[in-house]
Amino acid sequence: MSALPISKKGKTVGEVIEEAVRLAGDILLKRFNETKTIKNKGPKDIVTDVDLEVEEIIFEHLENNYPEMSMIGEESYDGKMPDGFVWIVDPIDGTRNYAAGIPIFSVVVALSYNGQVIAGANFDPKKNELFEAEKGKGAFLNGNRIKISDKTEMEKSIIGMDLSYNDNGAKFGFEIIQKLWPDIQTVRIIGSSALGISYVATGRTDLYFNYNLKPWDIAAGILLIEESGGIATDRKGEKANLFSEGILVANATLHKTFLEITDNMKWRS
Ligand code: 2AM
Ligand code: CA
Repeated sequence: MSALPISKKGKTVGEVIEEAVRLAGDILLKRFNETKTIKNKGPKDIVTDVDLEVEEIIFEHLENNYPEMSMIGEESYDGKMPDGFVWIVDPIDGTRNYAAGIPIFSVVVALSYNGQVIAGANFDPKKNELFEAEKGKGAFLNGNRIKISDKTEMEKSIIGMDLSYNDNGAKFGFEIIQKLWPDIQTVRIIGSSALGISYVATGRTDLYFNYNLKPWDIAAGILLIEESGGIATDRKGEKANLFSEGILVANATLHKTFLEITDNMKWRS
């Protein structure tokens, strides 16, 4: 892919992404302490009125800049991925945290071309942390280059995971933790897969796995991991794409070790 297209308003893709996530972040902060309307999408899967409002605001911003491009978002996806340039939006990753008043959540905006993510950001407005990446240009946190951890031993590693909305996903995930324990440092379950993956890209944690995620949860994450020097695959160890069901991210050595240790476990099937 050659240079990314300039927007109708004369902005770069990176500038439009940053504006979109910061616009969203301002609203998320403003509404954080207010009462939210919460609806159930599934037995344990919720959405708030803020998710819906913020998705619309991001769409409007993207549409104003790139009217010719398609957009998909968690709260409006109809199951059809368009061809060509497609914006992928998660207005709140960590909705459960957001609704409960736990200050761990983020907003994801990424641009894909024929199913490949070419630019994306994950923004944590509470900490003012902007994780961003563009294909071939590296990954950054607030403008500073980030690099995946160089640890090579599980014994020295911090392992991140989240419980899937698929009951078996959580069960099989816990089986993995039981298998790894006590030969790891510790485990983190933070309730935002986008942040969980971003933390691996920055080397804060060393590996992250999740049984079942959606394109908007991993859109920026796959690129952040690849551009920070890591490996992103599905549960079988195949290169991750937007529609991979599960995700496993780490540096090459820890990734290989994890696959060896978990070979034949139910999480991998
Ligand atoms: P969300 O907050 O955007 O809904 C929590 O375990 C992680 O799983 C969050 O990143 C959450 O994203 C994500 N998640 C939420 N609903 C999901 C679903 N139906 N399938 C898979 N992942 C989901
Ligand atoms: Ca969401």
